[in-house]
Amino acid sequence: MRTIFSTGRLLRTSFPVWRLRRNAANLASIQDVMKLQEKKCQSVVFPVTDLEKLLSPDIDRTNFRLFNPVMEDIAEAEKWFKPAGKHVIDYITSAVRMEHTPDLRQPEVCFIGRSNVGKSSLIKALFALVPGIEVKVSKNPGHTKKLNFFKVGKAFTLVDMPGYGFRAPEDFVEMVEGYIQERNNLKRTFLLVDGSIGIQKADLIAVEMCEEFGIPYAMVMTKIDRSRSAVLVTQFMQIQDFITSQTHGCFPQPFLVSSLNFSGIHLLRCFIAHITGNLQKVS
Ligand SMILES: Nc1nc2c(ncn2[C@@H]2O[C@H](COP(=O)(O)OP(=O)(O)O)[C@@H](O)[C@H]2O)c(=O)[nH]1
Ligand SMILES: [Mg+2]
Repeated sequence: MRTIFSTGRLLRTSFPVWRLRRNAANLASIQDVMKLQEKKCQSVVFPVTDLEKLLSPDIDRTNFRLFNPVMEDIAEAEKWFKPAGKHVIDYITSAVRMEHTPDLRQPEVCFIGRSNVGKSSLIKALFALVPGIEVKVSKNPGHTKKLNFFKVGKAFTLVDMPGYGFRAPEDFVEMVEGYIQERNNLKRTFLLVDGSIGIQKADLIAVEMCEEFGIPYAMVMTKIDRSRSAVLVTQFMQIQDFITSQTHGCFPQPFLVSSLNFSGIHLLRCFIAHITGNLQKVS
């Protein structure tokens, strides 16, 4: 069996995410993250940094930072996630079937994943700089039963999707598959996987769906604040290996996020701005 851990590091490594929790509300903007000590700042913006330290040096890190913008790019991208003048960000409509989806031509990205994996929370965190925006986060699984559209000015649209798995709506297949297959302006699908438990059977159904339709998608590991780094790094490496060996259309870099303490949120905002053509030059 391959050893992924570097010797002696596990005991010495603390979990900066716990410490960052206290100030989470302050970290919604990159300007505030940049005021942190360099190490903490890196850990919030690039959560993989904390995991890399645990790995033995011979592990191939090529795909850990395939998307590796500089802070200026991240700050530039954040502008799209803040309302200003005519740049209005808001929930616009919900749809239960394709005929009800809004006729928008601007680039779109959507978020799919099991019920309770953190889709709505992630969208809420991405929009944390938008005063008054309402993104429903459920206490009970299976809350989002519609496709919810959030328009980010004329730049792009984010779509929160119904969850599959527990109490999924019966017409889920028709709704989600129909949308993913037919939506012409869909630029990227984000497939969310619970970072504290890794890939589940139901996630594989979503992977198969994305692979079958040949759409570009990326995996996002959610709730990374819930796991100790030693557990998280194992899940991360498993997902990394899975993407390399089992997928074709999946972006080789899994994104790590916590909607609770904003780890990875700024990087994901930057990636969304980039793939929707709103940040042409990523250094
Ligand atoms: N600790 C932690 N909890 C989270 C995170 N994201 C979501 N949750 C919780 O997980 C539950 C389901 O989240 P939700 O966004 O509604 O999931 P959805 O069904 O995929 O939209 C809620 O109780 C959230 O508060 C996270 O990053 N960290
Ligand atoms: Mg939801």
